[in-house]
Amino acid sequence: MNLPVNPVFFTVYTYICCSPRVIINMFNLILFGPPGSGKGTQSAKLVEKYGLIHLSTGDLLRKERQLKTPLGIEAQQFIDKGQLVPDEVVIGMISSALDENPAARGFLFDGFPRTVAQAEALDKLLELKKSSIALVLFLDVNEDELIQRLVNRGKTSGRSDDADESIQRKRQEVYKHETLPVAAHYEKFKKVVHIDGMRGIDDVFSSLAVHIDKKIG
Ligand code: B4P
Repeated sequence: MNLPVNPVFFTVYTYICCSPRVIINMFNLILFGPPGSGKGTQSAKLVEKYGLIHLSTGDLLRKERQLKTPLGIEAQQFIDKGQLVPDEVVIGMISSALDENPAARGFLFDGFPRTVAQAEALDKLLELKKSSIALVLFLDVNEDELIQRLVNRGKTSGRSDDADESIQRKRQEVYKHETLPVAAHYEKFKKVVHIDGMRGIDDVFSSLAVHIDKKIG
């Protein structure tokens, strides 16, 4: 049976499905874990494999600092002490980055959200795009290993927040009090999967990919 094609319906349907301004079926992923757990390391590999847009608030803040923008100068004072940058600053950065990528197939959030307020803001921003977080992959690494990795990274990174162990310890404390509740927020929606992040980089990556592939189908 041939159904008549309604031209108005066809135009609207084509607009909704094909316009780069409307994002449908985006795949959005949060890579979660304490400082030094390997979020940045794994993000680079995941972006290459899945073609997601990588949004790292740490990288965005470091870029602002390099450019010596007022935002970068303000943020650096917090980063140097191992503290979190205020929510409104990072939420604003993420909101702009989402708007700058209207045709994205999906986003990989690395180091964001780091507070429950940031998570709630992200959920709302994605809802406006008729999307949501599909999966939160949580890298489990014990604290001694984290400090060891960050001290090692500090030998070559030149990052002020890698400079000494007392800042590393402070960052782990801030993580436990302010960031860990973000996992509980997404656990309510059964979106969190724990990954053993103590293994080598390639083994961790394989486990992450298994869970992403399962979700993508
Ligand atoms: P980030 O830039 O997000 O960095 P990170 O948490 O320190 O590290 P990551 O987990 O990415 O570890 P990496 O892969 O490098 O944050 C920096 C600062 O910016 C924050 O402290 C905060 O002040 C501010 N900030 C950022 N986002 C914010 C937000 N949303 N709200 C407020 N403030 C915010 O791995 C670490 C090291 O381990 C590397 O040397 C790596 O080579 C090594 N490594 C990785 N995987 C390994 C493995 N499997 N085995 C052995 N070594 C491994």
